Amino acid sequence: MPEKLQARKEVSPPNENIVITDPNRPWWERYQPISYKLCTRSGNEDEFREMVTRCNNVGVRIYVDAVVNHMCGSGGGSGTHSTCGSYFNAGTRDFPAVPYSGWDFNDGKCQTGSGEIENYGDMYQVRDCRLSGLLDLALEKDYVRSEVAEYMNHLIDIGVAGFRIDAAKHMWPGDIKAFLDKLKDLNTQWFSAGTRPFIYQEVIDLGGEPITGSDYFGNGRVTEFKYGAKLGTVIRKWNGEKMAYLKNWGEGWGFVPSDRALVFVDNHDNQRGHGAGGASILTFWDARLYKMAVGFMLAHPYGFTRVMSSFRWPRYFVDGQDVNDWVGPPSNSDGSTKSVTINADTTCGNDWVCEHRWRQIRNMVVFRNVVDGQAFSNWWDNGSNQVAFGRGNKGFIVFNNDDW
Ligand code: QV4
Ligand code: CA
Repeated sequence: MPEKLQARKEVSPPNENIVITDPNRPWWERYQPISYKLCTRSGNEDEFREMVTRCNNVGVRIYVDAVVNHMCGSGGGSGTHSTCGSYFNAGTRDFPAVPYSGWDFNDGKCQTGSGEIENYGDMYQVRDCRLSGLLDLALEKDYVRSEVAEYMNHLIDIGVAGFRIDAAKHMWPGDIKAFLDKLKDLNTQWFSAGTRPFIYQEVIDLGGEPITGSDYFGNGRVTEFKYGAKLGTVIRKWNGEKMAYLKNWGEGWGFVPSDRALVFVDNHDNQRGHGAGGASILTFWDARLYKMAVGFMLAHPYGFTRVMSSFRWPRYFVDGQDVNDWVGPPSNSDGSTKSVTINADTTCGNDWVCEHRWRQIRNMVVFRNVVDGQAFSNWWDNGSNQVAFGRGNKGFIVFNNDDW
């Protein structure tokens, strides 16, 4: 029987990716697949298996970031500069370690002159053309869907509990459904028979585009990016916002229905100005306000919540832009990612921030678990930035973001 669930963790893409040396090993090289071998800076398949097994055995579930919209960038060259040494040729669209060849990409289907997404107002371009030069897979083909499903089923066999579907907005909802339908139930060593993988799709919908989060509800949850952008604006008190306005937080703010939403204050992109990053996004760099935002998120019943856990990098702004937004994780001289060490005071070493271990955040996760299923109740505010509310008769929380 499955033991008590202790925690859930999303991990970086575990499949083989391109090795980029200019700049030197950016974090984002992991979003440029070369094959579906489990072999990255984080370790090899044996190590991944060991992690998943050990985690499952103590009730910690693992969710994998599945990068299946594309392979590496069109300018990736040819050779064996990949994390497992697999040969590839981006120019000829040859990825023999999968294998994929020219027929498996959307070059013929994309209608823009450059082959790139040029206009987010055109849903055909967004789905069939290249995102930032990334070679776009022809997911309408059963062969491609089968390769993707085989990769994901391999992970299910190992014991993962579900997937973040990267760049879901750049795939047709029906194509995603087609490969999800090929997935097995979760491994019965840890999950009860018939359990389906938990699916959440990365769809950046801030409004104003033809593609919306609701297009993807049939496949699982969707990321609600308005959530962190708005909450950051409120907690920073920008644009005349104040916490009193959070009384109808959730659908009342134009968000997707609570049971469809995956919510977060920041993610690995927007904490450093990538994908839907904006100045309002709160991160560990603004620790005091960040704790208030994460605390509010965890206390409030809306959405399925995700807490960020980061590494520190040498952030350096030039003309308002962080020129080090590419810097990869703390790493050893051989390029492997450094371990997360734990200090005597329970914080993390080796430049890992471990927001999930911060006392206020950790305690609010306990709060969320205690009040799970309890109604939002007894709202109070002072018309400004002091607010309070209950969760049934199990919990009550008070925030003061006024300067008095
Ligand atoms: C460069 C040029 C392009 C050119 C291309 C030609 O900029 O104009 O067409 O070369 O080859 C990196 C570089 C980017 C480079 C590209 C290809 O930053 O400059 O293009 O590689 O070599 C991450 C990073 C991206 C990075 C990508 C691949 O954020 O910067 O691109 O990894 O390494 C949209 C999407 C959303 C996406 C978000 C960032 O709707 O889906 O942008 N978010 C997810 C992930 C994100 C990841 C990807 C998608 C791609 O969360 O981390 O992008 O898998 O909003
Ligand atoms: Ca696509």
